[in-house]
Amino acid sequence: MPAMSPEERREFARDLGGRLPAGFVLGAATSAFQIEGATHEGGRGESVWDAFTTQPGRILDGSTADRATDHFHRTTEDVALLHDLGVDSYRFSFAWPRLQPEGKGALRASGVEFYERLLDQLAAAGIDTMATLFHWDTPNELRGGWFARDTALRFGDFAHAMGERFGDRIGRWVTVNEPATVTLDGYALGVHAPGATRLFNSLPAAHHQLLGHGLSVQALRAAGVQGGIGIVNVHSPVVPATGSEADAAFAELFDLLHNRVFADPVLLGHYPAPPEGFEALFSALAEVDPADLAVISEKLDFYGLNYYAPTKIAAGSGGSATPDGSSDAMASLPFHLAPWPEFPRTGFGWPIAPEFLGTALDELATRYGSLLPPVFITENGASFADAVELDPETGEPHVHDGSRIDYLAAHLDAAVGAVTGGGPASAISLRGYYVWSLLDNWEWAAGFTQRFGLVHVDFDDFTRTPKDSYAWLRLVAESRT
Ligand code: IFM
Repeated sequence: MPAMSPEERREFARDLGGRLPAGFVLGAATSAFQIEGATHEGGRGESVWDAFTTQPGRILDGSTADRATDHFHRTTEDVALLHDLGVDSYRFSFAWPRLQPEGKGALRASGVEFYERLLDQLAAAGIDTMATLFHWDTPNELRGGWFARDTALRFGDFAHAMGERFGDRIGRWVTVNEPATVTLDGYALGVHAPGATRLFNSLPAAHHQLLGHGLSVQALRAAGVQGGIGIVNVHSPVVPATGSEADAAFAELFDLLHNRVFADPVLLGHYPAPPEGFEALFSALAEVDPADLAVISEKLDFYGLNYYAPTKIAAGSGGSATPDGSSDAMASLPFHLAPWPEFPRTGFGWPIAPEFLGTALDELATRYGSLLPPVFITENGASFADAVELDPETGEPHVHDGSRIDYLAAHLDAAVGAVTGGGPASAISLRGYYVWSLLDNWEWAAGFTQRFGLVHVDFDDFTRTPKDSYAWLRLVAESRT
């Protein structure tokens, strides 16, 4: 999609808003570790990410999330921003170590009070909630992290306590966010916390997160929560770099590793069969207890799809590049991520390919058919090098992020087109779309170098400045009929 003029963008927003189905939820998303800060307040425990950021060389700009965007002290301002944005729903995450500093035991009063205050403010502003229980901040006290089966059991207990405490006031619950990223970046490639480089031996971490998901679904239901329950998986359609057999085989392998290992057991009740020749790599999943799979495939009220970009795979070892940072372990694999010069790129270097959001929805519909519950796009967005400019006449601050508007417009349009266009995805009941992210924030291994927000944050004094994309999304929201 070519860049639009400001007037074309407004026209597109009005048209798109008018085409959204009745009841379609528009929202904005964040996660606790990326925005809260206050990591040493209220007796909060340490997470694996707190520990990881103290290791030299782990974070691109050497930063920590100790203050992040200072959301912990600015919830009133941030809820007002959400209200003025005109979205229906806010997706945020509970910080497990703020609520259970050691990953077990009674919920800590200071943590509960913080989230009660946030929920009171959201309710007063008329904003519904989608709350994630695990967005990567594993309590560091849980030895072995997700490599240990016990962490799944502790997570189930956490979910039960949270369901009992907050079950009457959360609109929708997400159990686990992007177990694929935690497994691949955190346990296979060492780009994310805890920094393990186990390659294919990381797969137990996938299974334990999925088991934790299933146990937490059961625990939330046992606690009698009123809101719907789902999981969030990040999907990236995979294409082979060429028509060669080797590229096709590694593309199929990567599709399993990134997409199907995390969606098939949840929606079909079994892990995917490994591609021919790669059986030994998946032995950890072949040996799992069938009773675990029954837990993992507990029926869900919705499925959360995060989509950012597709992946092109080529046979042969390549460089150390991953979408989230550089990894020596990546360079040791017999395949690599191939460049995609025909697409423009985000600030992170990710290809901007909205048509592949349609592909992701098609794949969901084709692979899971009637077993797929209603779908929410729970994250979609892009980082760009945004800067605050002062209007020469009024002195008002502005952030002109037209590239983000074009990205969001093309992706939301592609999603709506895919589910209404008569293709396979027409069978999907698409219920909503959340922009990643409400605020510029601390982007994991990339630190403060990537800005994804609808709202610019000055990382020195935490001043918030709504960007042009914020006004654009508000216009989409207002244009709904
Ligand atoms: O910032 C992350 C988020 O925490 C999980 N999904 C992808 C986003 C962009 O990298």
